[in-house]
Amino acid sequence: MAQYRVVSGSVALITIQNPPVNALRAAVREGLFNAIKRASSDPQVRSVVLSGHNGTFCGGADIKEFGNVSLPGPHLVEVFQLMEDLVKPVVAAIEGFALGGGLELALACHYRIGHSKARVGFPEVNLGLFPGAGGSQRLPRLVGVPAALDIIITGRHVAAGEALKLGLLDKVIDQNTVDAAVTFAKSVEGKPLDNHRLGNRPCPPLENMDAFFEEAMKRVHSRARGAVAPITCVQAVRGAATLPFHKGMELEKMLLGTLFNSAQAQASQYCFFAERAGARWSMPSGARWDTCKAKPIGTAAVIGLGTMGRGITVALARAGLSVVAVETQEHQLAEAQRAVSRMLKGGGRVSYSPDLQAAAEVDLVVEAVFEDMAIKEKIFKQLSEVCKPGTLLTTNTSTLDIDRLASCTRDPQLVVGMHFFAPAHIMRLLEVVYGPRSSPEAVATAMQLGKRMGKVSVAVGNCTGFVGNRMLKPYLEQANFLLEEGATPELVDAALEEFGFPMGVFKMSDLSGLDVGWRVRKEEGLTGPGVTAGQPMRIRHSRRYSPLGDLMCEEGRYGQKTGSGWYLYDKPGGRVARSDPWLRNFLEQYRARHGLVARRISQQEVLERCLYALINEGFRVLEDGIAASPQNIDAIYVFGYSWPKHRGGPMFYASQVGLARVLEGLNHYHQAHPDVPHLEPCSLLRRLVASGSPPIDKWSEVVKGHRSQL
Ligand code: 3H9
Repeated sequence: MAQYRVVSGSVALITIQNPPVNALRAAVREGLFNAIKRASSDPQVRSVVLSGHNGTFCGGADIKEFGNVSLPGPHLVEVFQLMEDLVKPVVAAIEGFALGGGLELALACHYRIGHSKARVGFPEVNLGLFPGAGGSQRLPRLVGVPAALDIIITGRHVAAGEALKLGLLDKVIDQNTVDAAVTFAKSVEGKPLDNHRLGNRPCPPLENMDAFFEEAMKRVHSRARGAVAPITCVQAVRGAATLPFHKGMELEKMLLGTLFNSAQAQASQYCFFAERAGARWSMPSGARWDTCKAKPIGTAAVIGLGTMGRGITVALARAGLSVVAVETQEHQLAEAQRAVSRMLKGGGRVSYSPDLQAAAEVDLVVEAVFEDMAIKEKIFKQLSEVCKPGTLLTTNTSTLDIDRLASCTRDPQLVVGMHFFAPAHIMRLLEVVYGPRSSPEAVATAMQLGKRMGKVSVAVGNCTGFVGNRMLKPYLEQANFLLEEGATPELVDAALEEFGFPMGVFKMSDLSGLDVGWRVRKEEGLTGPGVTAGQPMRIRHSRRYSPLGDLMCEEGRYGQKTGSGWYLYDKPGGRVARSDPWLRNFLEQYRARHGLVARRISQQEVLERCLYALINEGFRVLEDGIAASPQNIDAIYVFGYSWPKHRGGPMFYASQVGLARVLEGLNHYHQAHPDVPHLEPCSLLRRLVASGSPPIDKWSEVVKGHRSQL
């Protein structure tokens, strides 16, 4: 786990060996501890170089070990202290990554040499933690409080060049890092080390320290959305700035104790693995990620250059593909060309055409036109004729039937959905949707392309809304019902924002445009000319229906773009939402017209009705086999719908709340609203509760049993 050999006559070269990222699991900590002791007592050794096997220094503590109440083997703090106290110089040779505990390890060394492509950082905050093995105390002493706080709070990866400027690295080189570190180690043998032991150094002084931390704490509180870890980061760094090292270490230990087994840390760490779980996709046919090969993709066409098409073009070009961007409307094409060039800052290989024929030779097409089945069908028919045999035809539809589009083509097995999220070049999620005829190779190719674009890609089955939008529907529906019953958009949004969403449901609807849902509801015959005369306004298909969104659109209130929606904006396109007295009147009149008596609605009811309805649909999605696992659903919600990471995604949240409590809540609300089928607990949830609410990683066994009974 920590290979030891003496090189160049006097240098102990210690190499951590724990693929794939040299995480510091118990055996590694033990190996390091023994290797340092050996270097200390080996009379031949006058200096030490520490490196990582296979071009990666160290990815930090082993996150898989974190569930254990007491970690086996020596503690990281103990290992690092032993290293810092060594009387022979220790040089870290950093290739690849030094992250989290990996960077803490490097900070316990006396010198740090990095490869120019190396990256360092403290991503612990993303895991609901902070650098709690001395990192929060040593980094500020090395680079100063403001830079250290920024690195610790953001969790960002710092490139070697910046790390050198900050003094985090002593040297950056392009050649073999270990060789350079060995040469360097020999040059400092026998030299005094005291100033290189960060634990011995005070923090560089900071003017107006109290004001600095007060401001930092304010900023963190307003951005953390209820997450505790970023607040703890500030507290720990403040300790480094104000306390002697050993006292700071005591504070660090105490703070880590409050976080380590917390619900938020568990949720965030669950998200780390859920993010990666999507890569191990499978299809109901048994096809899997490890048995299907992706087709090589070098060229792509994007059809339709609205907001989504432009973002998709940028994402593909940034992934190194040569892209043909097609838009039949000339003025839209010219505008898109300018917007895409701006986003790509002159880089990327993108050509533009008003003619679908330009897609003839590409390996893959992403159709991103208006959400209208008839138009999409026509385009798929044309593409099937125009494109060379074997071209993968994908659609960015967010709800429509993939299989119907596949039916319009020569080779339905080559059709899959690639559902991006706006803005497509920024949002991490990609839903890869397979229909009953999509080939495993087509799915593998779309998944591989998602990876190239840096996306969290999740393969899902074909149904209206797929996973994300299907679950969103009951959530939106509940929010509207709550308005009918007496809530205001402000009340509902405040509850959801306090829960951790960056934006409540009504602000979000204003941002995306109320007319989008209106158009879909018209297509579905829920509103507009398709509704049979004489139907009561608040009932559709024998279920409760809220026409509030339709009425808003009829008033021309489409949200931010028109300057008013659920909120008022200072101008069309304005971003700052203000309460609108018009809306209060409108809601009062609406309730009066329909004989509804407004009642006081608590934040708890808002959360339970909106979130439990969404979670209930999540169980249905699992039951139907549309998502392969709760982890996949959670990755979709965290990376596509801004579900707060420290809450772990909707399915994880349900497991933390307790499945029995969710079931009870749904039963309660369904009894109160029997005309809302989305509130009726689904049978998988009932079955899980009946089987004793197993932990989330065991749900699949109950799902399998469930399916075999169907
Ligand atoms: C910490 O250090 C706490 C201390 O401060 C204090 C403690 C007291 N542990 O991402 P990839 C797995 S907290 C266990 O696909 P890449 C990962 O699950 C830690 N497993 O590769 C995956 O497994 P699988 C702070 C880990 O090249 C495989 O390795 N450190 C760990 O795209 C490959 O990973 C971090 O937060 C780990 N630490 O990216 C760094 N890291 O193949 C977390 C990875 O079964 N890691 N795995 O799916 C990363 O950010 C990326 O993995 C890294 C490589 C950038 C290193």
